[in-house]
Amino acid sequence: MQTDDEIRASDSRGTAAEDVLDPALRDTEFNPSRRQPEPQPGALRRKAAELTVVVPTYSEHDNVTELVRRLTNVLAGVDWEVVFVDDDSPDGTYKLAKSIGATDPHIRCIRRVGRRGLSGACIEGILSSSAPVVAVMDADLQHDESLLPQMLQEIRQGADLVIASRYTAGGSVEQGFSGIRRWGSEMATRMAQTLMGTQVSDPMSGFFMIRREAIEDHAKALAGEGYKLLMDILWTAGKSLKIVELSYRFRERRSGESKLDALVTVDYLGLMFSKLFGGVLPVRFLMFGAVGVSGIAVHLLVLSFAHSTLHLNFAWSQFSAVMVAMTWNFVINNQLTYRDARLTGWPFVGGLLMFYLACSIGSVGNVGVASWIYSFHATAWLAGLAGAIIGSVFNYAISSALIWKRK
Ligand SMILES: Nc1nc2c(ncn2[C@@H]2O[C@H](COP(=O)(O)OP(=O)(O)O)[C@@H](O)[C@H]2O)c(=O)[nH]1
Ligand SMILES: [Mg+2]
Repeated sequence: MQTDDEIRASDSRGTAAEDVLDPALRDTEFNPSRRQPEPQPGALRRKAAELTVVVPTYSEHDNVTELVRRLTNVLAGVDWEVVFVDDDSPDGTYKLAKSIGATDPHIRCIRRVGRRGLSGACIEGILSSSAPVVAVMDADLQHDESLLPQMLQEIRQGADLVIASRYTAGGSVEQGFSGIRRWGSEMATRMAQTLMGTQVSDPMSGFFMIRREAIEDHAKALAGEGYKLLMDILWTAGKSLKIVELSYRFRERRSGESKLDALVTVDYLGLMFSKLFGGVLPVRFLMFGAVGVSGIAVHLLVLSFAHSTLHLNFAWSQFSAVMVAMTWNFVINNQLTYRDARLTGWPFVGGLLMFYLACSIGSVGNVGVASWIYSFHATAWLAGLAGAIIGSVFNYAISSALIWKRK
């Protein structure tokens, strides 16, 4: 395995920072005591990259050096750069990436604070690029980097989007993917193919290359939430893109743990619904609403059990049902809707109490709005629905802004 120094030495263009700077600018960085000469236009002679590889990272410290080594080897002869987009990983992934980038201009790193999210990180990396072509791949070496030159070749020959597929002939999945995740992925793939009417074999792939302009043109229409950026792109711009798929073997993660679990499938369903509604409603709000609907079922079950089986009076039965349903909603939202800001320990207890309070205030608003609408439009279900929507929007706003806010 190469050391960091060897990686820099084997750089295809020999572009250690000092080699590419005008001699007048050499050694002037980071030395405030020395007089800074005026930079001349064109003084930096580094050629712009043709390809930016965007790598989202969360706690991938032990994979970064090896990934850089492999990219350096495989992309020799290409003007390339890699952008790590790190969500302030506790293991200091961004520090390592930036320290490599301090001497190797192929390496950039965006450190995002107070934010989480795979798709959003990838979009940010892509939009930070000036290269005509961008690729997205994971840091954990599950994606086969040796496919990159071939993907680039396809783009040079006219493709807009090249997808590295696990499911075309020749593609496969090594261990590294739990049975339930595999089932979820296959089910979601089939559903996406049906709903989008696409022939793409692996619309859930996290490994693809695209002409940057194709993203820039549609950046505002992307949902940017969740974990499936390719799905988002296909929904938003799929029809206008010339797509090529290449097969590869999805390897086992090299080091560290997966950040995703079987619940991402639910997240993905949220993305699909959001897209079906033309992207008007945020994915998170739809998930919050779906959890709320499940809470109604829980409420009715508890109510009937308390009233019919335990023979509590109606007021106590209803009170028990309300408390159990609110707790249910809180726990499921904590696991699912706000997984990226999940609360544990005392913050969980504090969040639960605040959730009870928010729901109580929300229900006052709910009844108020429903009664007001009923007063001039006496259709009970319409007034009730309007009240429920107002209550949910209020609960969602408080939940997002105060309970599961990211520090
Ligand atoms: N920036 C950022 N990267 C993330 C986040 N979650 C996962 N990743 C990265 O996305 C890639 C795929 O995640 P991984 O856990 O390997 O997912 P899996 O392969 O589907 O199990 C890895 O490089 C992760 O470090 C996140 O919230 N923010
Ligand atoms: Mg992975």
